[in-house]
Amino acid sequence: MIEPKKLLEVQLDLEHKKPQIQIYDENLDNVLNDNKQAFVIGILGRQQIGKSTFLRSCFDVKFKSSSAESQGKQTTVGQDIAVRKADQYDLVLIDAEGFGSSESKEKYKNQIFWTSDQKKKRKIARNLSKFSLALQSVFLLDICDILFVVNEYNHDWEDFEEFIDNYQKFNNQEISLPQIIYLIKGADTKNKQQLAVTNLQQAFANENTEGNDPQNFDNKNNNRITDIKYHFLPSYSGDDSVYKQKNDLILSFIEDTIKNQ
Ligand SMILES: Nc1nc2c(ncn2[C@@H]2O[C@H](COP(=O)(O)OP(=O)(O)OP(=O)(O)O)[C@@H](O)[C@H]2O)c(=O)[nH]1
Ligand SMILES: [Mg+2]
Repeated sequence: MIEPKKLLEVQLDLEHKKPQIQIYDENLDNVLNDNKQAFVIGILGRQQIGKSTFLRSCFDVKFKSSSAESQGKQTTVGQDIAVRKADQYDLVLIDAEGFGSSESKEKYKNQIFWTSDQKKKRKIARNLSKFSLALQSVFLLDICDILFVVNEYNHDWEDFEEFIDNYQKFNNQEISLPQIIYLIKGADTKNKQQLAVTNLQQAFANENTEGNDPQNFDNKNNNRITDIKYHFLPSYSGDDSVYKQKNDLILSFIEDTIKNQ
């Protein structure tokens, strides 16, 4: 299995009181092959939703996920990168830190020296943590060809508000953007799938989605709402190879996308 390397971390710039991305160039140089076209796949989503598990199983890269003992705790910090070399192109995989981690807020809180008011500290830490995730999301938008965004079927997309806003801003400027694929977790019945699709539509409500009736959607696990692509994630039992097989629809969708580039 391929070993990932640290791609970036976010540090607090104490002088300007804001987070700053620090890229590990030496690790980036090590994984990239100058002569070949690289196809970049990234992932975003809430803490502990299964991002690393998904990438590790599907692409045979040793992205670390939490063990039984450490379950629930933030596992991926910053972003990790790995490359799977193929004949025609290199597949570059980027695993990212999750949204909404208390660990990230705590880390910032401990560095805030400019106030001693605990409530203020918590608020600033929350904002710094959000800012940090927004920076990392924009970074992924910038460099990925495919970006997975993972969410639970019954969650709204509030976590991604900033990210989606940024996405739309970039989109208006006609900058080349990744193909975004929404991965919906836990939708194991038709009702849950319908709720998930409704949530997704509401998050992306614009004039193009008016004609979509969630009651009429096709639940074949590979769907489109106008230009929104989404898949329902299968259940994970702890066996990576079984999970990979269950994800074969998503994987063949990716293969097709790469071929059509
Ligand atoms: N029940 C269930 N558990 C899962 C699923 N996917 C992953 N897990 C477990 O949930 C835990 C978290 O998975 P990770 O892959 O580390 O999640 P993550 O999103 O990368 O977490 P962070 O890096 O902390 O943001 C691990 O113990 C996994 O074994 C799933 O689909 N269902
Ligand atoms: Mg992870």
